[in-house]
Amino acid sequence: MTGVRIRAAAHYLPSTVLDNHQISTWVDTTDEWIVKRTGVSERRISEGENTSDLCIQVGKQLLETSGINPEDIDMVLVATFTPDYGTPSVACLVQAELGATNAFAFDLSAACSGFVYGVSVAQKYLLTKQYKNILVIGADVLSKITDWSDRGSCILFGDGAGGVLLGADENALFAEKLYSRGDKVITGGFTKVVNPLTGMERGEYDFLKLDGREVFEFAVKEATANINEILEQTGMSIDDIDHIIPHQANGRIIEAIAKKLKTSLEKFYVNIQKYGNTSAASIPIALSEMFKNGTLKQGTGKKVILVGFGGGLTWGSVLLSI
Ligand code: B82
Repeated sequence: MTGVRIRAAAHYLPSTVLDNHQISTWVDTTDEWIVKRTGVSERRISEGENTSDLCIQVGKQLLETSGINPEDIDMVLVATFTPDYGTPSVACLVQAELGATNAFAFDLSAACSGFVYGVSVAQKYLLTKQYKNILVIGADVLSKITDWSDRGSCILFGDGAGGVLLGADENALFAEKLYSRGDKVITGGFTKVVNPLTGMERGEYDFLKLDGREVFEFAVKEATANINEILEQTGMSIDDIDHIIPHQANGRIIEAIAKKLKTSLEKFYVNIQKYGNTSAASIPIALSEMFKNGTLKQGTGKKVILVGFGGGLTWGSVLLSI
């Protein structure tokens, strides 16, 4: 299968760091408890920048590092479930700000699996050869749908964005398998029908909620099976894979997946301690950090599996060569 090549990777985080100590002055919790249960020490929280603002910073960096002109971008895809508006899409706001006048742009909603879904969609457009340069950005500002009085959930989330410039490459590896299973066990951003005929009461599901224990089982079981499926598809073993970049939902989920795959935790990129769960942004932030810190280098042929799992429920993996 014709693969995709990551021509540039970038990420952007709001500058404000919110650590566990600060949260423990708002709700009944401690740094020790949060670290033990989640692996998170601190997260970045927006002081007003919205999802499109984070994405625009990522887009600008992608243009700068790749050296391509904005007019040469063919498509802008933003994976998010916390868009600024219902319309225009975040992708259209990014297109306008970058001056990507020849692109078409749209958002994709698949929660924490959004970036993996986005890479899959982009690969299909690249296959047509009609579209050559595609920006895929994953971004969420979860702080705007977080219940800051709920000590079980407000400790988990952070804001951020990450993305890549993708092009086709006949010599690059590509394999994928995506899934979804409609089930309301992770919910957020509900908008009730409220108009003069219904009465004006607000809905009860506005905040991001997840039933931790139930989705934990789902994440470990399905992410492990999903990675094994990619390995089977490609005739590879886990030892052939250089890095696994999982959605950063919880440190214990990543440890459990490594254990179930009977492989070293070292193979998994983990940065949840710094950023918490940034939903669609977590995988591209990790990818971008890996390029910046030298773990990944273009043209090395390293094999990487991205594995996302989240609300929907949605999950999926893609195998890429770098
Ligand atoms: S938890 O079940 O409460 N737990 C087990 C690791 C702590 C001891 C928990 C916590 Br805390 C945080 C996240 C999860 C979890 O399972 N998250 C997800 C699962 C599937 C898909 C997405 C997520 C997500 O949080 O993004 C469990």
